[in-house]
Amino acid sequence: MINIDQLKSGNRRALAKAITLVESKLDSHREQAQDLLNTLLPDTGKSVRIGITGIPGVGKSTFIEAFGLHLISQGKKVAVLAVDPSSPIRGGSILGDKTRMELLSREENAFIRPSPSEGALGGVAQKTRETMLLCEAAGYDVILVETVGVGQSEYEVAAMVDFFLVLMLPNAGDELQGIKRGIMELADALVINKADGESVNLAKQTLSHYKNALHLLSGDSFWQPRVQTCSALEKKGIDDVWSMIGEYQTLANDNGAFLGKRARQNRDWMKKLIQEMLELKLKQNPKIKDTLPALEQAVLENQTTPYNAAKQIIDLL
Ligand SMILES: Nc1nc2c(ncn2[C@@H]2O[C@H](COP(=O)(O)OP(=O)(O)O)[C@@H](O)[C@H]2O)c(=O)[nH]1
Ligand SMILES: [Mg+2]
Repeated sequence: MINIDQLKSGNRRALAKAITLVESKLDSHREQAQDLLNTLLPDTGKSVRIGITGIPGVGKSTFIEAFGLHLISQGKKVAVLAVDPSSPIRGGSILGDKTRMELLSREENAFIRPSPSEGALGGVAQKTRETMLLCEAAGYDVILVETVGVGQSEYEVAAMVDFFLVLMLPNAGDELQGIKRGIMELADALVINKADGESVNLAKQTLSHYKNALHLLSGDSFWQPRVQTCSALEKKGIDDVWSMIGEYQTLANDNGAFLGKRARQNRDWMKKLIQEMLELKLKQNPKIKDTLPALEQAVLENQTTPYNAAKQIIDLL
């Protein structure tokens, strides 16, 4: 059993146990986890949730360590979670390289949790969302969710955070090719990392290039996406990133957008879960199980239209 008082007082053992429960695939654990989350719901939501993405090698781990240490020096408690689409194959590859966050992981006010392996309903995103709530109940006031820029996971992370940050390389040569346009549209900020040594000027050029590119995007009503540079290695510009997010929070709070965005994220996620649950119900329905193969065959052989076949299946529900 999870000790709720211990969890709420910030006990990491209790938190880790709760996360393990949330990640479990056993139906009985699922139920226990949902009960726990419902009990804790009033204690959740009090953090800033920040998504961080970027191609491998851009410096995500180095940045998160520097950023996390900065936040801790400001008196914050920081949780680092990962959504790693490749983890079932490579075994938690994003935060697997804990060596890169050695200093952060030794901090008492830091909690680092690698990506769950593929979850059932709602997948890894569902588990990460639930883990985020548990961390909030345990008193973490900044949640960093890291993901690799390889496809679907950026969308999933952007849909669960308040602020989405895309790390970039100083690379004035092929600026716009390096980043998918869709990802640009998700970004609340582009941060050009490795603005140090010989790359300082290149980073500046890249900065102005992206600033111009961002003009093409509309952004939020109250927030134009920002572009900044930093050096995670030399710990330069890290505090500026935090100030920028503070600015965002203030603006978003002032016009109700902060809570509005979260409310919409929850509603959209609910809709997505309904779809997944329906699909599961379909798959598990014995009548449908019996009928589906024959109908598929009929469609393959052009004996009935896909519409008719789909309708017959749905009518069995
Ligand atoms: N020069 C420079 N190198 C950096 C910086 N941040 C990270 N690196 C280096 O870039 C490499 C990849 O960094 P890492 O944090 O593992 O990137 P990740 O794959 O995105 O997590 C490592 O060798 C880092 O030391 C930086 O700000 N400046
Ligand atoms: Mg890394």
